[in-house]
Amino acid sequence: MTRAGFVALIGEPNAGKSTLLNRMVGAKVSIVTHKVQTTRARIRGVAMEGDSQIVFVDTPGLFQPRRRLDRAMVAAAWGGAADADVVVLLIEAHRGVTEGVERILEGLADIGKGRKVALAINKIDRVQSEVLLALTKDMNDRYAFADTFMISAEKGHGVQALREWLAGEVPEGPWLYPEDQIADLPMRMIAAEMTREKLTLRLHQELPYQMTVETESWEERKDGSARVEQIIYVVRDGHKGIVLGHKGETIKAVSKAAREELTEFLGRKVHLFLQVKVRPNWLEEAERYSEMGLDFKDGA
Ligand SMILES: Nc1nc2c(ncn2[C@@H]2O[C@H](COP(=O)(O)OP(=O)(O)OP(=O)(O)O)[C@@H](O)[C@H]2O)c(=O)[nH]1
Ligand SMILES: [Mg+2]
Repeated sequence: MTRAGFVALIGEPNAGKSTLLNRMVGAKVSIVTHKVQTTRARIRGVAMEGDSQIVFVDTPGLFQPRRRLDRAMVAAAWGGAADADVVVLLIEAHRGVTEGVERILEGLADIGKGRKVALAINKIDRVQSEVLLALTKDMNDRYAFADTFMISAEKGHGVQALREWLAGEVPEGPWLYPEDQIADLPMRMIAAEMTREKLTLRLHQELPYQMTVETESWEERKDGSARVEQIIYVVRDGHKGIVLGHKGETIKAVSKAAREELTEFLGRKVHLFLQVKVRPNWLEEAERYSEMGLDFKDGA
């Protein structure tokens, strides 16, 4: 008998949700940075464990939303949890029960009804084991988790136990995706995300938040290569200058890094062309949200 179901990964920004998704899937399908609010929409990655197909749903971090984009992201995250068969709450071992975690527990009182919620204490490589026992007790006193796992999404510790447990928890039924499919996200979006990751890693403070990347065209060429054009939208002239960098150095480095990653992902040659456009109002444009996989109305 086969099993298949959706497992939503939720938690505060930076908890390690995307890192865990990538490890479970065995490929990088969701971008990862050391900054908060990296993931903007729901990203599905597919993992097989025995006869079970586990469809992991990476979600944007849960935080107190202020702006339209924040609200749309947080709505997408809770929506992911509400649609899932099982929810995994990730918290950071070294940060413990933060105010943000407390607020998520309040939200779980509702979303957790009718589905199991597991706790994954992540980044255990950063703490002593005594801390973990106290944190496990504290969290389980606050919420009736189905089980608790201590993991390091980055190093891989404890991840297999979580995976095996989830394989037994997803409902019986036919697989939802072909066995060899690892992601459910259009290639043009994966490519845009790769560029956004490289930019985010190189830019500072608010700029990553105020920028978005879209794949404008994708052309398959006769020689087997792909020609990809992307637009980087920023809100101010000054930001354009920063993205370009001195003598275009920043954009050149970003383009090279993104092209290399995309080439490796596709296993064939890629020609990547990046263009920066100033669009002061993009954060209020419905089309930008649908390109990101978000619902514009959720941000209202
Ligand atoms: N030390 C340590 N760092 C980790 C671990 N897992 C993830 N990280 C790091 O934590 C940072 C955030 O990881 P992400 O996977 O992007 O976190 P996220 O929860 O998806 O963040 P958002 O998309 O912003 O909500 C990155 O710098 C990761 O390398 C871990 O097990 N140990
Ligand atoms: Mg993420």
